[in-house]
Amino acid sequence: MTTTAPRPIRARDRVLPHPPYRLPVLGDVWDLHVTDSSQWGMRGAQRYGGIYEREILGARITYVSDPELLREINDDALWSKFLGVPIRDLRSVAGDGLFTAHNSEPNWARAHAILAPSFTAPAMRGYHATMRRCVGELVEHWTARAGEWVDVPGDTNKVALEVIGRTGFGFDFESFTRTEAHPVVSAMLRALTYINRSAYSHPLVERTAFRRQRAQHLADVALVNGTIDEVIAARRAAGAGGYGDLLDRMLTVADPETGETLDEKNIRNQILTFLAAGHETSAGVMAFALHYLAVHPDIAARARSEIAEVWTGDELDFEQVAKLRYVRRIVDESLRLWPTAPGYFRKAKADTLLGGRYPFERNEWVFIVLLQLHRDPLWGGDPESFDPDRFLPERVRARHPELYRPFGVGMRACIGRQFAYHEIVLVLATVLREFDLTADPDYALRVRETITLKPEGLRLKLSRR
Ligand code: MNH
Repeated sequence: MTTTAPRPIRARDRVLPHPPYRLPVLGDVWDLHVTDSSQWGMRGAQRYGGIYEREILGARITYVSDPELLREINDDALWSKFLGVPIRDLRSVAGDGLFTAHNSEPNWARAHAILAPSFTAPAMRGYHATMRRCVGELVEHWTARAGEWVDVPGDTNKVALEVIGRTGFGFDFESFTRTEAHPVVSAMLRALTYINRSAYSHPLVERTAFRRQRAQHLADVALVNGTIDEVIAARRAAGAGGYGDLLDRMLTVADPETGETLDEKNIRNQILTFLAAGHETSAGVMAFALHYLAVHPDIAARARSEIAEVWTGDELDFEQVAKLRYVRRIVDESLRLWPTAPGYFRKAKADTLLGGRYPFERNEWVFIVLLQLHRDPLWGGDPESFDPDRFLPERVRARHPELYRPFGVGMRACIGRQFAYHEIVLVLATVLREFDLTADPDYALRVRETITLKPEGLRLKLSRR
């Protein structure tokens, strides 16, 4: 009997499909798209396959959308969350908040333990009335504009921001009463746009060519931080404890494991994290879903008959939201075609031979191309078609387990998933019940990327039913 020593895992032995015409030093730089990087990542997967790479100035970006490879990559025992460039750069504003914390930072586990109960069903019940009031403001806003074209992604952004601001921290951005956005909102938006653009830039370039934008960025960050510190101080002064929201828990609850509470700076980071992570993504889903409902009257009609059956009183109750199974499938199908967080990064925990074929050294990372995974041939039929019944329970059970991952995976998966479903279903059900939707016949769906995805320029006409 002979034993052979295992072959060492070496990154340089990894051979992957990549764009043609690779240049010395520059690599595949000519093939990099910064303004639509996720859609470009999907195009690449369609050309080069379920695993491929681009090499940029010696750095390798590996794109994965093969569900079989994801069995390994999505397993926390083998791979873990990685803060890819766009996420790492968010640390300049969100620091060690839940989303941007490194796996090893003690504040992650502490904040996760303290905040997880805020996203359970009983907690959601406590937010329901506040959520409903925010949706009421959207209905009022659209009622006043009946028969006009309304800016759908702009307005869903407002409602989602109000929902997280008020349920999370008791903060009212007055989105529907102001003529211009709240200064904090403009500052946050500019900050995110700046971060997204400068993600692949060099500090020296930012200090010279982008000097003015960088100064604006620093002022924006200061304004946002200052406002949040005021919110925290006001709650402390009013006496935390009776509000039952995220801020209350952060100010009063200790980690059951260690007995430690969150420090002041970390609380600010968490608030920023929840404001940013907790509204853009949900707002985008609402907007995509309204687009599909407007162009598929048959689907809207089926949803309306379910809504009529479930929503029997004046107001939609907490328990009734969970009974809107078809509306929920519309949300799932919108998130399939346009996962508004279009991907996530994972890094290898140890040297590994991915899929038995591709050597990755410890800490090497990959990007998961959700746009392509969610269009994999395993979905069957025409993956581009909008069909909520793909999410019928029996079809979900029969499908490959790694085929649908809009909220990420493992211990670092989205903490706000149930919260998002609840608010989105509530918005869609209310809008469908109150309004008829008319699509713009000249509109062709274009998707804009600013870390998250939005249907660019989507407008609808709404009239009261
Ligand atoms: Mn959310 C993490 C998608 C709504 C708060 N969210 C993630 C991740 C994805 C994601 C994907 C994992 C990222 C990664 O692996 O790097 N989130 C969504 C989508 C929606 C969404 C598609 C809406 C639809 N998220 C929300 C809402 C909140 C929220 C609403 C808060 C109220 N999400 C978070 C936080 C994290 C996260 C916080 C980080 C969790 C952690 O790492 O512990």
